[in-house]
Amino acid sequence: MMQGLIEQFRAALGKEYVLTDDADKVPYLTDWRKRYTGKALAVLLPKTTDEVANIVKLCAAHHVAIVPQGGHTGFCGGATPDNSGNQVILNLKRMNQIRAIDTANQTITLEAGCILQAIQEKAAAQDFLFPLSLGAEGSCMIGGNLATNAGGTNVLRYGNTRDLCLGLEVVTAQGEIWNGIKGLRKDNTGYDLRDLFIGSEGTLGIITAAVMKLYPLPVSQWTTLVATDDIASTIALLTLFQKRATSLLTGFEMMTQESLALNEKHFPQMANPLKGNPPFTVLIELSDHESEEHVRKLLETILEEAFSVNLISDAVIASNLSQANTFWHMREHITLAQAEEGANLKHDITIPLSSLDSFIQNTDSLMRQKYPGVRIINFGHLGDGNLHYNIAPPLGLDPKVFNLSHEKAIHELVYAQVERCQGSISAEHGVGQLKLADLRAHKGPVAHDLMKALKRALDPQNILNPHKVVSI
Ligand code: FAD
Ligand code: 2HG
Ligand code: ZN
Repeated sequence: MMQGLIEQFRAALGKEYVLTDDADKVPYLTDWRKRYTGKALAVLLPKTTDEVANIVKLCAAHHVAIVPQGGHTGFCGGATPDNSGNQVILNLKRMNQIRAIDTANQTITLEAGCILQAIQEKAAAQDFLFPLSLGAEGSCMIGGNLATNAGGTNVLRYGNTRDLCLGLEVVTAQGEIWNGIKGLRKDNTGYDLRDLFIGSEGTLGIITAAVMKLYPLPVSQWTTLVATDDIASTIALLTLFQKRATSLLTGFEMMTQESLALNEKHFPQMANPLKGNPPFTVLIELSDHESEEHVRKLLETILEEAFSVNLISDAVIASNLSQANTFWHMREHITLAQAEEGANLKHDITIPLSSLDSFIQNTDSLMRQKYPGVRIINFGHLGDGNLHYNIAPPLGLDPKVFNLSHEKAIHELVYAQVERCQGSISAEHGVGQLKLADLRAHKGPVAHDLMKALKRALDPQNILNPHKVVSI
């Protein structure tokens, strides 16, 4: 029966776009963190929305599950199939056309397989900013960004992917095409289907295209690294910048001493330009449409004020774009340094800014008490209250052995503190298969049942990315 289905896939897509040889499938089977490896009946590479719809209809008729996949850079195993070998991977990378740029409406209409960096470049070539920006931008795709509601480093000013999206085109679990490709900033016509599919991680529909917002390209940008002694001062510094710079503040990222030590170990060229390895290094970016001098002056004035009230002990302003890029690379390399160091435990959490200090103090102290020598690789988008509170084993211990014994208890410890502070266990990376059980506990029974009801209503056969986000 499966051979017959494969032949139908070939008829629908063309033979070369149905990968069934083991060697051809390998690049699609393991996630970026190398945490999950699955098996697949086939990897399917459609070029058009109609082809996606035809594939879904075939899969629905044969009760075959589909795992949608973009750049496969997600952190929660959402785009990796299970081990049955009965699921198909539907990779959207051939759907990479920019359908339109509407300069008057300030929107761009894109297919799901467009690579994020290519979108930023295309927008910039027309003097527009596409503000979504994250470390994986060279390989993640807009369909994946929408499906995970990705965050990144510009959320503080421009919001997350959801806030940047005006319209969607989606293939439903029945293989129908919902044409929601509209570039409207207001549309109160009943339930918001767009918002339902955004962040649903491929469990409710397959996103094939989107209308996204564009913004005027800033003409001046200044980036600085500053040293702070503790989280309370870092939050006070954020408040100061928000008051003085208002919408010019486009980045506020925090890195602890321990995070940067790991960076420097694996990437010695990424040494912190601030003196004396401060407890916290904060990367701050201001962007504007006024002259370079205007923004530079504002930045210097705020930094002087911060020095005068002892919020910061050192600061270095990037003298040019290349140095600013080096600062950003330093921030983005922490993830890569962690990957070099071996398996680690990620906690992608949000905490209300008012409870962040208490969260860090309590969790650090409990963690160090229970796991002496443990390395707390804490960094993230502090302006959004989003920490990447990652845990690496004590030096000299095999990460795999450490994680096997302690993973569950470490997650429980961190998530108990997240609950205490009324935070979230997933700020931006999503749920996938990694946090399936944690989600049930975190959301509470009412929210979890509502999510299951939605899944059952939209995908009653449970063929779209089953056992990711919610199990029904
Ligand atoms: P994939 O990994 O391929 O898929 C992710 C999920 O979306 C899966 O569940 C998949 O089934 C589903 N999916 C993919 N495409 C579609 C589609 N067209 N229709 C329906 N479902 C689909 N994330 C952040 O939020 N902020 C960051 O700052 C950030 N930094 C990162 C840095 C690095 C170095 C790396 C490796 C990852 C980072 N990520 C970050 C995580 C990841 O890049 C994002 O989650 C990204 O949005 C995933 O896009 P993708 O195309 O790789 O999706
Ligand atoms: C980032 O902000 C990403 O750099 C990755 O979200 C976080 O490595 C991580 O845990
Ligand atoms: Zn992040």
